[in-house]
Amino acid sequence: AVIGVIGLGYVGLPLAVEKAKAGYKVIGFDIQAHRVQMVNEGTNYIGDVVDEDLKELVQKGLLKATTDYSLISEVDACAICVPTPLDQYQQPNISYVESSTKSIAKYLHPGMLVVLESTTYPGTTEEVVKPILEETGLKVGKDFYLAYSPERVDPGNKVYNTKNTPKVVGGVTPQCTKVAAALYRSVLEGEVHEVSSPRVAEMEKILENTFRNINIGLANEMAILCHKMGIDVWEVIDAAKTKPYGFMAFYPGPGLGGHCIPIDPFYLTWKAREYNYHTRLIEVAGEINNAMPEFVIDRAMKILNRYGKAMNGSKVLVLGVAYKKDIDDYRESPVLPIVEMLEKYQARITVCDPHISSFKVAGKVYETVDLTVDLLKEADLVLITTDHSRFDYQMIADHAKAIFDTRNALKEIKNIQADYEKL
Ligand code: SAJ
Repeated sequence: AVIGVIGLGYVGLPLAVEKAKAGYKVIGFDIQAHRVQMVNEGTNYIGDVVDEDLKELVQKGLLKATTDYSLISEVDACAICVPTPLDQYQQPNISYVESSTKSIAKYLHPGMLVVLESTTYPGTTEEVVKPILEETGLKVGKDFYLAYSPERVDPGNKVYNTKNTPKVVGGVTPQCTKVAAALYRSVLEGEVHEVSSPRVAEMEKILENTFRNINIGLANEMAILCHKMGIDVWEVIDAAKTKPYGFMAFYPGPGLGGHCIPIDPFYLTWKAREYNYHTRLIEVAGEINNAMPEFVIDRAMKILNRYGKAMNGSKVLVLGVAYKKDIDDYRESPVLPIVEMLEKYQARITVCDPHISSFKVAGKVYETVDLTVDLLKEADLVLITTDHSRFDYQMIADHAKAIFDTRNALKEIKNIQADYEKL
């Protein structure tokens, strides 16, 4: 069987590799020609994919990439793994899902399986994807199969990957569920959990990520309150963790980054309006998470103030741009608004991030630099915003004058010389 994967990003490429490793002939589709070229050269650009696998599969002819969507005519099953961002009005943008579905519809043939994997609001598969495919005159469940199966990828996770993470599958008809589940079972090791409809599968994915968003919001609210009360919130959370049942630790941070957790819950908020329901909990958590960059800047200003320094003209060394540790992705990173505010208050900013060489904020490009003792000594304030493992925290503790640590990154360091504050 020939399998198509549309969208060769952090979801699509690992999925394409796993399907090719299972022995299927895989055609990867992407609108970005440079990604297609890199795949066909066996050059990996997704951290979690094993380079050798990619190279070998391409050389064996089991995996190839193309921008030519007419090759969909050759595939028996097709997974849609394209981005589902929010637009500038915080509204869902499922245009990539729609365009991919239209491309598939052009080449839809009897017996074909289509699976949507992109995170989206409940109803997308049946209200958007299904009608586009049935415009061909082919009938779902009879002439072709359609299901929803949410991706679960945790960038940088060394334990769980595409192959071993359990997968939920919901088909438009029972037969669709069976066909989709059978394909995943032939590729993946983890449990394939069948549900009764695409809407259940779409909603469970949103629940997973909203659960994280809300609990991170709670951790951030606790951090703000604990600071006012002079309590160490990190010590509080570690103590709460001793409860062996019914508690799960989440930690405060400089804000909520990534292209899932800050975004997915608002797909549900948007859909809920259709049912005249106001998802208050999601919105309040969003407000708290979005207020964290400002809280960080306020804390930084107060620390500088202790030295009689205004933010204006102070040397602030920002350690970490990525939205979480040990990855090279800074999309939606809370460090972006933090840098933007430091700029607005005319701090003299230097940024270090071993995984990111340059980044853009409000139209300005910043080049990151290597962390050195001199940079630490010269800085009026060191802001730890991403707790990358590659940072030398002993060196930071030994040479910085003042540190504001938003990630409890120095938790292992004893007797810190610097003037040290945590979130
Ligand atoms: N964060 C906190 N405190 C925490 C946990 C996370 O501030 O206790 C922050 C992180 O720093 C980051 C953001 O939240 O900025 C998102 O963190 P994340 O670990 O949820 O990261 P993602 O978005 O890279 O990956 C998540 C998956 N991660 C985990 O489950 C651990 C998972 O939620 C989804 O499978 C995936 O997004 C997705 O693609 O939906």
